[in-house]
Amino acid sequence: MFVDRVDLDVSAGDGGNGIVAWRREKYIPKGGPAGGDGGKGGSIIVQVDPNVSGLEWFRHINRICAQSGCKGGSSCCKGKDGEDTALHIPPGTVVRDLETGDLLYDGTVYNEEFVLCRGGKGGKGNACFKTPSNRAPNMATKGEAGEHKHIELELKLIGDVGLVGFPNAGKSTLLMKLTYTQVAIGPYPFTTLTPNLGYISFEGGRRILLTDIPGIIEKAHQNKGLGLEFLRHIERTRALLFVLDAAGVDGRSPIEDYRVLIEELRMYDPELLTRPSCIVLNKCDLESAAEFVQEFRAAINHESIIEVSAETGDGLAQLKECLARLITEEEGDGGSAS
Ligand SMILES: Nc1nc2c(ncn2[C@@H]2O[C@H](COP(=O)(O)OP(=O)(O)OP(=O)(O)O)[C@@H](O)[C@H]2O)c(=O)[nH]1
Ligand SMILES: [Mg+2]
Repeated sequence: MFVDRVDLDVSAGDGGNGIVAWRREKYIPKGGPAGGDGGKGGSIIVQVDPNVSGLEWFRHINRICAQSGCKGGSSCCKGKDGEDTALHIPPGTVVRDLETGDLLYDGTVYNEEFVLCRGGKGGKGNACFKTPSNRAPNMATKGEAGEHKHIELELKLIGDVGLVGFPNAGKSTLLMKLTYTQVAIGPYPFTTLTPNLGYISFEGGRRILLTDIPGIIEKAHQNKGLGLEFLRHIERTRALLFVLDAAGVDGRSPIEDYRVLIEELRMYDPELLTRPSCIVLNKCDLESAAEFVQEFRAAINHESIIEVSAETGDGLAQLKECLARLITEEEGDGGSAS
């Protein structure tokens, strides 16, 4: 099961208490204070781990605590520090404080670490308080409490191009043909229930990451179908690829589909519509496509409309070129899209 949102209580470890102890050795009277400091509590650290793809690991966990520091020992021994606890999160995970609503961390850089909750400092033992005027202090301090937070982890996949379309339009077939990624494909709506990712490789090692999400239908913003929930996974893509069934296999027309998709995206976040995009008229191998394609081109004014057949592979080379161009334009410097 793909999990992309969880909430958790996280607590760093408390610092260990300092102690009051005295140096007691044969033939050494009035040996003085010898209470050690407490150890530091372990921190909670989030680590962006490219080998983790979802938040499944946290599904049945409500609370994560790091180890507390140990109390100080006699003979001025410092208590052992508590160990840090690392939460391995997939790239693209946003960490929010549920109490304040604040964004705490946005994990987009591979292997980056961020201290989410700091462990408490250890308390001071009485050896620490010895002064010339007080050579036998009878006091020690308690360890500090570790930080505690109620957080939400939300995964927003990071892709270059997001595939948007009605169910059954052929999005997953396209992803598979362009990226050689094995995904479920079926002649019925909602075959894809969770997002799929795949890289298109270009000569010279350049790569573009495609994100295929479950199909969107009219009134998705009112939670029809799988709703707009999965659009969060294309929020961070740099360009959009509208995939339309140009053959009207399910009894709709591509013009109608395109207008509904635009409207649904607008309802979710109008900013999505400002991204560079390309329209793919898929299933052009079917006879009924010719008329729909003509109508579509006459009705919709868009600079990148490409006719393809994901099934036969026709038009895919042109589509790849178009995607590379979109990403390059978006970067604005002709750089690499990887
Ligand atoms: N004839 C023809 N059939 C296609 C083409 N592309 C996809 N199909 C078929 O259309 C059906 C749906 O394909 P999918 O790739 O699962 O469609 P999807 O858009 O991912 O669908 P959901 O996951 O349900 O949103 C499958 O039976 C595919 O074999 C095409 O270019 N031509
Ligand atoms: Mg699919």
